[in-house]
Amino acid sequence: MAVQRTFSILKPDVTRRNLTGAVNAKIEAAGLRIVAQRRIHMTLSQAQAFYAVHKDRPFFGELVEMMTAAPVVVQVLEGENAVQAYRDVLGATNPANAAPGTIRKDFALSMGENSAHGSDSAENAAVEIGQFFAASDIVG
Ligand code: FUP
Repeated sequence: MAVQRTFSILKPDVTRRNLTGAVNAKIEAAGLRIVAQRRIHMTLSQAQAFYAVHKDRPFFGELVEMMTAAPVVVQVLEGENAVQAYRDVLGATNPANAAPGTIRKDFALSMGENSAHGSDSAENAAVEIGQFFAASDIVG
């Protein structure tokens, strides 16, 4: 598998509890390199656009509200098979089902406040990276 990039968001439950470094340590221990990173307060329109695929789901309003309630850290991660490697260290969407040692098992509070996002495909990673970073922001 070639070197690949994926997109990550450390969610408000992480920044609020001052866990950015703790989550980043797990990312780096999984062999992923943080090649771009910025702390932002996501706007309503950024959050709505980012989660547009979920716009008709019952949890959409709550999801957008949660993502805009406090700062997040947007990141580009690089490594071998990065999309799947990051999904593996993230763990299941619902932390109750996440494997031991994963980010969500160790840090997530609930299905909604589940600490981090990772792209689910290389195609979506490219789209999501483009929503938050210019090519010149990414230094591999
Ligand atoms: P994931 O790919 O693991 O981030 O999960 P999804 O894309 O399925 O969901 C995106 C976010 O919506 C999750 F991180 C949390 C939230 N969500 C809920 O709050 N309730 C649900 O039933 C499903 C997802």
